[in-house]
Amino acid sequence: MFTGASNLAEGVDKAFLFIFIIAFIFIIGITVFMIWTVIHFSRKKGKEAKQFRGSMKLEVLWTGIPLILVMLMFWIGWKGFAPMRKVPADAMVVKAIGRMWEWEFVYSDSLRSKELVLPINKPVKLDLVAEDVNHSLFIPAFRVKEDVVPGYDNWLWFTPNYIGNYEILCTEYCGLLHSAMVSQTRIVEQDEYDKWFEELKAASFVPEPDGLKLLRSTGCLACHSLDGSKLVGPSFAGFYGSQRTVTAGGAQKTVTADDAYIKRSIYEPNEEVVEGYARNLMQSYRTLLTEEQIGIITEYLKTLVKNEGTQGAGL
Ligand code: HEC
Ligand SMILES: [Cu+2]
Repeated sequence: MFTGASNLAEGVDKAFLFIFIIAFIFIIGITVFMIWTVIHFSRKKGKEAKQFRGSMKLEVLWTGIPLILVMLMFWIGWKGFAPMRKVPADAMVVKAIGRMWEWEFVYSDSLRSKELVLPINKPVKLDLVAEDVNHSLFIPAFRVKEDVVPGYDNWLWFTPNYIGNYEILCTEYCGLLHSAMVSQTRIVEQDEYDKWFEELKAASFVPEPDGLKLLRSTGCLACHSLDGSKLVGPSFAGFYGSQRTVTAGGAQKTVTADDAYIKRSIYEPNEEVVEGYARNLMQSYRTLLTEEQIGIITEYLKTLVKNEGTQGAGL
């Protein structure tokens, strides 16, 4: 009756069902009693309501019964919760990164995937890392949910029981595209997992400019396109060397998108806000990107200039 998609589902479902049944019995019982008193003491029948106090029997009953019920809820809930904080020693470890607005999963330190692929029946521990604001990783089918908080080492674990695809959500409101911060976990047989892992390894070594890799791995491409289309932020196509209209300290001015401007835009994105875009959407990357890495990104952005004629004309 209780087999869920992960080993932890049973404990959660039992606690839920127990509390639900108690609540159900009470709402029916109280409603029936209420209707009965309304009819029984109706004015037409002329029964007089009597005041009374100091009934030991009643006091014991309505303190004792709820106490027992609440302790039972606690006990059943605890039995479901305790295993969630005990990771088996042989669990495989995957880093789960939450950032505005995507999930990314890092296998063996450097292999990155947007999808969480896992072998069936093997315990897995997810190390939860937030790169910007608070997020919360939720896999409803597995009954696991933990906050992903910047600067705080949080984790969760589970063992998937069935082959299949299950959705992963963010359940901590994290800004504009929070509702689009979805991914999926794909549970597969061990050999299929091994095959997928080999492919991931191979794909991670296709030559790609370092700057592009950095943009991808830091999550810039969630908000900035490379092809001229407008996302949450301006596109990087034809961006380098162009004239930008920005608001700084309440006044508008025009600046050239050169190396220094790019560095300022990444370290202090809310100092100069590009016309037509909202402030406070982009967070500072001061702790995430070194000046050297920004240099690499800048070199890559230089290669994204539009045709000769339009260069410098702005977007
Ligand atoms: C959450 C969305 C978001 C992410 C992620 C993001 N940015 Fe931005 N970025 C914006 C927005 C919005 C603007 C325009 C408003 C402003 O200037 O702050 C902007 C502006 C910029 C600008 C100035 C662009 C121009 O047209 O003048 C640069 C350069 C930039 N971002 C680089 C980056 C880099 C590099 C990363 C990754 C390390 C990044 N951004 C990540 C939203 C984002
Ligand atoms: Cu989120």
